[in-house]
Amino acid sequence: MNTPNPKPDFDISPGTGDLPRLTLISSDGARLEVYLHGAHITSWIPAGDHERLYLSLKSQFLAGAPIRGGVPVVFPQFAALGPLPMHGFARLMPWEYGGVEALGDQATAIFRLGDSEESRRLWPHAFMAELTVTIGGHQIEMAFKVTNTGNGPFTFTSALHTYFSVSDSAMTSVEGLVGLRYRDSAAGGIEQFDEVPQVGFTGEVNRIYFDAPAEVCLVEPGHRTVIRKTGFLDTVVWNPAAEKCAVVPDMQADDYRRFICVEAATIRVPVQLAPGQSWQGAQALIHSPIGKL
Ligand code: TA6
Repeated sequence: MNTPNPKPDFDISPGTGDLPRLTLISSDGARLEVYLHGAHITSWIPAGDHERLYLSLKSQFLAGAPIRGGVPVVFPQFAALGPLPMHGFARLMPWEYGGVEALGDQATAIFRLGDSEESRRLWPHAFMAELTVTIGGHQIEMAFKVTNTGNGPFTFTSALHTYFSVSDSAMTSVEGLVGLRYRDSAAGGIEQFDEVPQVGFTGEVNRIYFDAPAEVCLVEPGHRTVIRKTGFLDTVVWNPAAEKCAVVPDMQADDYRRFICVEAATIRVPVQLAPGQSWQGAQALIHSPIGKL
């Protein structure tokens, strides 16, 4: 007879700014923090490891404002590429807590956001969005599902805007994007081709790689993180460098050295959903010392 999985170790309590925050620990010791505000992951510590996500010390934790760092859920619009607020409204709203469960060494938490008067004022569509986050060992998986619950079709763009904590951005690179076409947002949105095997960070990088491969890798001295996506077609890579970082109000001037964003995204070809249809995209991060994957 199968023994039922015990409830994972978890707690929902007021976090910074008194916003409700879930803390979840899997049976093998991996640890996760998620604010219901935006279903915003702010911390991920793989089992026996150290923090893998950057969170700005100057971040606001305020209803209606985005948290700076972690993993903002970008929906239903990426960046300012449309009429909605920058990166859409999902990161600005309180999500509903949908419960936690354990399966072996893994622990999972679910969050939901449905349309509301406030969302319909900005975007006149009925939807249900669900973020499922699973931790265990050296891996985290984020699955994002959107269902059209209304009577008419809609389109959206989306990203899991992941801020990786790095010891020095100048010593960090992203592998796996060579030969791809990208929108260079740092150069006014012109399209370019990547010709080098590694994207480095000695100046501003703000790129949307189209039809990016399922797997790319963030490489740092001594360790690396594989970023594996399904459903999401594109990959965004961002670091503002010194000049632009200095004018971001909720970052320290030298924070550009402390993070790199690599984001599973769907931007170039928006997702179209007919009434009743669903779409799902997922991103897994797998962290390991170099040579041990
Ligand atoms: O994903 C990269 C990006 O679109 C950049 O252009 C940069 O502005 C960043 O997102 C952060 O956006 P935010 O609205 O959180 O300041």
